[in-house]
Formats: sequence, structure tokens, C-alpha cells
Amino acid sequence: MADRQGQFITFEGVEGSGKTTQARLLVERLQADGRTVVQTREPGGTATGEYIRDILQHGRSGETLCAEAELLLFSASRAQLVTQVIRPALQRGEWVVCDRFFDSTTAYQAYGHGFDVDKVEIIHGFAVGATVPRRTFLLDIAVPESLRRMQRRNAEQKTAPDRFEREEIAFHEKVHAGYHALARRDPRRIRVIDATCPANEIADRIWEELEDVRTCTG
Ligand code: Z5A
Repeated sequence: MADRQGQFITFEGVEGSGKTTQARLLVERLQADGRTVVQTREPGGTATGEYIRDILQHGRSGETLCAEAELLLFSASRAQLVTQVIRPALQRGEWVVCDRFFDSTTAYQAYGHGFDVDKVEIIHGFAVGATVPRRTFLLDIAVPESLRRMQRRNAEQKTAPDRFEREEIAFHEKVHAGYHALARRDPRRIRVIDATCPANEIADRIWEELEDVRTCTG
């Protein structure tokens, strides 16, 4: 059916901004609306991607990962996810909701770690081809508040902060600013959403911001 075309939606933001929560709420709404939805995440989403996630987040090799290798591992995980999961789902006319995508690499590895944005975007093009999100929700929260959320969650779940959560606050501020630079550059795709409201209110706002995409026929 023409009005049931699949769409690719991504969630972005600093850690603890509520991406996983909002991805889940959006998937539930889309399914209730009769759509078939694939929910996935980065890094990960395939067996290969989950191995890569483990290397990236927990440094399993015992070696310090150099920044170039880190960037390419994120991109490798993404290439596998696009080829194996995202592109086939879109070709079947399904929706794909992904927790982080290439904007994370631009925000963390380019704006955060200082790689050249244009060069990083060339790598994105190589990894994903034409499979670009139709809409991206940037969940906006101040860095100190997001870190408080993560500390609360780690305490509740008795989990240790991962390698990224242990970065200095200045790094997270650069990532936050980088995300806003991306949103200013591409406001049609990237919608900035206040992530400090209650989760259901945020979900309502996201649903409204998707209206044109939901009713799109081409
Ligand atoms: N990374 C990278 O550097 N380059 C890349 O290309 C990619 C990733 C793809 C992946 O971590 C790390 O990899 C990430 C960036 C880097 N690290 N950092 N920093 P991840 O995917 O495992 O984790 P994350 O994405 O950073 O965050 P998260 O832990 O999954 O958080 P979240 O998904 O944004 O939020 P949440 O899990 O939905 O909620 C977090 C807590 O806040 C939880 O206790 C909720 O109950 C609570 N919450 C959620 N919504 C609300 C509202 N509205 N109000 C109050 N509390 C809320």
C-alpha cells in the first residue's frame, strides 16, 4: 500500500537523554498504528555489531583503542547493520527505529574527539550509501542533568560506568554542542526535542513531529 511506506527514524543525544525510552515508546505507537517496525541500536544490532560494541564499550582486548580504530569500528558496525538489517527492512516497506546512527559518530568522534567533520562524513557515505534517516530526534538535555540520570541508573542497577561515561564533562559538552551544530545545519531532518519533560509528553511531541512522515506516500 502506498501510504504504508517504510521510513527510517533515528534517535540521538548525549547519554541518558532518554533515547532508548523514546525509541521503545515510538515503536509501540507505530505498531499500534498498524506498522511493522524493526527496532535496533548502535553500535550493535547484528552479531558482528554486538561483538564490536563489546570491544568499544568495555575495552575487552585490554589495549587502549586508538581514536582512528574507534571511529572505524563504529562505522564497521553501522555498515553491517545497514546491509543486514536496515536496508532490507526498508525494502520490505517496514519502519526502522534506530537508537543512535551516524550523527553519533559526527558528534562524538568529530566534535568530541576532534576529527575533521568533512572527513568523518566521507566515511559515513562509504558505510551507509544512500541509507540516510528520514527523521532524527535529538533529545536535548543539559550534560550535568544527563550525567545525574546515568549515575542514578548505575546506582539502581548496580552497574559500573562504561568507557564513554567515564569521559570528562568537557568532552560531553563538546558532543552536546556538536549535536546542536548538526541540527542547525539540517533542521528538516534533525528535530530538537526537550528531553527534560516526562517521558509520555516527549513521546507525544515526537509523534506530532512525525506527522508529515507518517502520512507521506512517496
Ligand atoms: N558512540 C560513539 O562514540 N560513536 C558512535 O558512532 C556511536 C556511539 C553509535 C553507546 O552507549 C556509547 O557509544 C555512547 C556514545 C558512543 N556513550 N556515551 N556517552 P549506549 O548506546 O549504551 O548508551 P547511550 O546511548 O549513551 O545512553 P543510554 O545509557 O542508553 O541512555 P539513553 O538511551 O539516552 O536513555 P534511557 O536509557 O532511555 O534513559 C536513561 C535513564 O534516564 C533511565 O534511568 C531512564 O529511566 C531515565 N529517563 C528516561 N527518560 C526520562 C525522562 N523523560 N525523565 C526522567 N528520566 C528519564
